[in-house]
Amino acid sequence: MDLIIKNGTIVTATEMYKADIAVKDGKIVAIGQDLPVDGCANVVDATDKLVLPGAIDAHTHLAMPFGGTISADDYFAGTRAAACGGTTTVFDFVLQDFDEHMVDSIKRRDALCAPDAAVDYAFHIGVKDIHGDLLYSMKDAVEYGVPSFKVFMVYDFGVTDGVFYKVLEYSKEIGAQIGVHAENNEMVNTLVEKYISEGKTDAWYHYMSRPEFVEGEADERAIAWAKAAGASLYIVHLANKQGVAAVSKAKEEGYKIYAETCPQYLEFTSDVYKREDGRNFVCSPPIKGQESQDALWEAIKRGDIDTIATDHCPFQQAEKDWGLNDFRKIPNGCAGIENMYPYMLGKANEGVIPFTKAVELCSTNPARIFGCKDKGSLAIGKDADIVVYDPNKNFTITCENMHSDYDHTIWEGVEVHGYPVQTYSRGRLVYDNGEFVGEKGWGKFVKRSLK
Ligand code: DUC
Ligand code: ZN
Ligand code: ZN
Repeated sequence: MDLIIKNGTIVTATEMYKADIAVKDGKIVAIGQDLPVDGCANVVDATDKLVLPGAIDAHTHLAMPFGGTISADDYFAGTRAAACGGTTTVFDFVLQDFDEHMVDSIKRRDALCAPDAAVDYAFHIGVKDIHGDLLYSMKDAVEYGVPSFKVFMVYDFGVTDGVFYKVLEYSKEIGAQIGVHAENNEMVNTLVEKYISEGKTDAWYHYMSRPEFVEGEADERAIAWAKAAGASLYIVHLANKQGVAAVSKAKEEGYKIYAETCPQYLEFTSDVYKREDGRNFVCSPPIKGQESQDALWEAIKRGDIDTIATDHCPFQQAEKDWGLNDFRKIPNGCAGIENMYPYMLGKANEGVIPFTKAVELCSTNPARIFGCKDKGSLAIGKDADIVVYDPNKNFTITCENMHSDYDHTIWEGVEVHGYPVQTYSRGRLVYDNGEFVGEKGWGKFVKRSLK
């Protein structure tokens, strides 16, 4: 045996129980009481600790060219930070170029990611162009191990409703999952123009130009196309109450509609855009009002939110400052990759949700929805992606104790109750009590299938 974690409380999406867990060649090979330790190279005592599956962050933008720059965490910094926050798999977005075959887009980004990744990784493809045969290249991507795609309803690279519909229709044939960034582009452009013409240029007007209904309407429309096409749809970074209601209704009607939200929408409200550093919180969709935050928590508790992910896309302070006098110039995106699991587990520790729910949202559901068959739970045969968590360790997030390359974080000063003390990626220790101990290039591409 390579590793035995003894005396801890194992947490899955459905139960918590005391047991030892044994690892050989990167896999979980035994779970049970009093496992023999003879000949084991590494025995870890997890008395009074929780033992959890590593989190899966199904939504990151590492080294992403966006907003006139490139997001501050490259594939090494981002995955290093992930490991230190108990996340052992990240899904990054490959943005297809115009006229680019889907598999070529994966290979283009994997060339950057493979040498750098410190934890395992997968890709979704952001679809921009399906003209000619490009639509059918989605099938090749599915066979390559990337069966998930996202369409954007906003940005200059966003797709039309017609393209969105075609992608949904084709997804059924090829066993793919479609995701959507839902906001109404026309409304965003109209409101941006209005506020700028009125000289209203500070960060608050980022929120005002993308208010609740701009996202809610797009959620409803996206769900309508999915229903019409008979396809499954995954709504990324759901942040508003109207959209939550649309998701709940569709689920109740029996449609395969999934929803993801992010910790920033659960912790902060749109009031942050009134702060002096409001620009640092600028992301799209923006953080919404208290009613939306409450609706998201209620949906989590009801089971209508399926996953938590981060939309991790940090920019440096000087880049955020481009928009001091013009919110349009603020690169959109915030940090979160290292904060997601500690934040959600902290909420469990406070009694807001059960620990099993935190595991379900952050690990088991993303593995199931996106076809990571070897991940998402502590069970025999699964990858030994394991987090040892101390529920009694209090932690205050600061930029200095994070492991990213960014120079500020929206999470500065936030306190979490309980914190990961160790993270294992396929049985290898990658995080130990505040320190990254993994290695560049350790992370492997996770080939997935939804069939
Ligand atoms: N939203 C962001 O805030 N950043 C990256 C992409 C996105 O959709
Ligand atoms: Zn998005
Ligand atoms: Zn995103």
